Amino acid sequence: MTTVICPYCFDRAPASRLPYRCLMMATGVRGGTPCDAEPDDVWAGFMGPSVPPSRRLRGPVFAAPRTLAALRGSATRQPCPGCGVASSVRVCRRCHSDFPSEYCDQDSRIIALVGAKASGKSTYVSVLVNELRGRVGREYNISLPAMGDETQRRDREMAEDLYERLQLPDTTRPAAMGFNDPLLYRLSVPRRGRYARSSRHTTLVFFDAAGEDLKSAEAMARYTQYLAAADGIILLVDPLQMGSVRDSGATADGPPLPAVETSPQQIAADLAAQLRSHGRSVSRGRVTTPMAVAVTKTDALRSLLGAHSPLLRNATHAGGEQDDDDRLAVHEELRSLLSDWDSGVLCRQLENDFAELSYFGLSALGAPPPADAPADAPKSGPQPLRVEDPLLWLLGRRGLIQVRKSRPASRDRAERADA
Ligand SMILES: Nc1nc2c(ncn2[C@@H]2O[C@H](COP(=O)(O)OP(=O)(O)OP(=O)(O)O)[C@@H](O)[C@H]2O)c(=O)[nH]1
Ligand SMILES: [Mg+2]
Ligand SMILES: [Zn+2]
Ligand SMILES: [Zn+2]
Repeated sequence: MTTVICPYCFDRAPASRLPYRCLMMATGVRGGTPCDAEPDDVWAGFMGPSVPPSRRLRGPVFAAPRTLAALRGSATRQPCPGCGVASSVRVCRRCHSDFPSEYCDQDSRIIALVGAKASGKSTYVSVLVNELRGRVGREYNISLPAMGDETQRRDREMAEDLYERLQLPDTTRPAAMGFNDPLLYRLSVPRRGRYARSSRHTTLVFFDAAGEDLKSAEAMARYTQYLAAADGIILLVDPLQMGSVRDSGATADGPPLPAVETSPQQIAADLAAQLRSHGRSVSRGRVTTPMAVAVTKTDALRSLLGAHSPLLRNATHAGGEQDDDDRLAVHEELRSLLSDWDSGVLCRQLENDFAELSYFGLSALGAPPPADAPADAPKSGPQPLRVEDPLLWLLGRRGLIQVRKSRPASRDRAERADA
């Protein structure tokens, strides 16, 4: 059974239970009269006062029939009880938002992107999507089309700004100024083995929060629904916020250092508190939502890394598999760097709060923005490093991509005993 999570209000429902919206088409079979628009108070209530009265009039919503075909999910169109014309538009039963076509055909996975203001979230999403379609997509045979008109429009805009105009994203506006819709993508990955000719589809919902909204527990409460619904969280940590990195002079050639923002340990602590209070499962006091902690802007850290640091190159993805040894090498490298920078405060905080944790290091741009034009991408365009790793780890944990694990520790021990 397919479970659909509304990307707007995060209500979780079996796909077969979702109501339909009549499209009010003029080809009505019963006497040829189409349905009239009627006020959708549920939707208007959810959207708030910004929606003008004329836009509140919409096609009537009707319940899904409880026939066997509908319950099995094999009936994708249903006749409207008012006009008899079939509709395929599904809506959320709680907020009545329309879902893009195909949204309800597969399970949804919500990936929450959090991090302080200017930690690099919006730049990261734009580059990540581009890499998943290009270099990384080729290795895994992934396809990632944007779903729905709104995501398609924003997806095009993000790519044009960053890759054609070489402009970095603007600061993301806080939720108080109107909620930012999440980005919806349909991720298709080929199956392996017996089902090798088919693909597995998942809806990926990326929610790029405004750093502004994460600076206090109070402001974060606006995002509670979304954080509580997340299947995985990517916490971006800006190394240029760390006192010892700022003092090290490592970034002397780049643009001026950014203003000091909320500390990542503060965001992590508030996040864990939110998740606990919203009933996310907890194991021995730690939240079980998988947490990928990614240090961004590693291009600015080159002088602090050893010549063989795994952060200086991309993972190989040979054979369409994520290499777990490589991930662990990055994890160890970051854990030790982070611990050097703040005597382990952030790692201790995270490890006390989250049961499933992996550290990553990435650079969306591959080089600092030009010193004389800090709102631009480097002249050569983004040359990203390791942007895909955190998401692939989250997907791998759900069995959505293949992960190559090193030999199980128990077998290693047994072999050593034999020798
Ligand atoms: N050196 C370096 N700087 C980066 C990189 N990515 C982003 N930046 C810098 O960080 C700034 C903020 O990036 P955004 O992506 O807008 O950050 P954000 O987290 O979305 O910020 P808010 O929307 O305000 O929360 C950019 O303007 C760049 O100056 C990178 O890969 N390397
Ligand atoms: Mg942003
Ligand atoms: Zn909804
Ligand atoms: Zn109708």
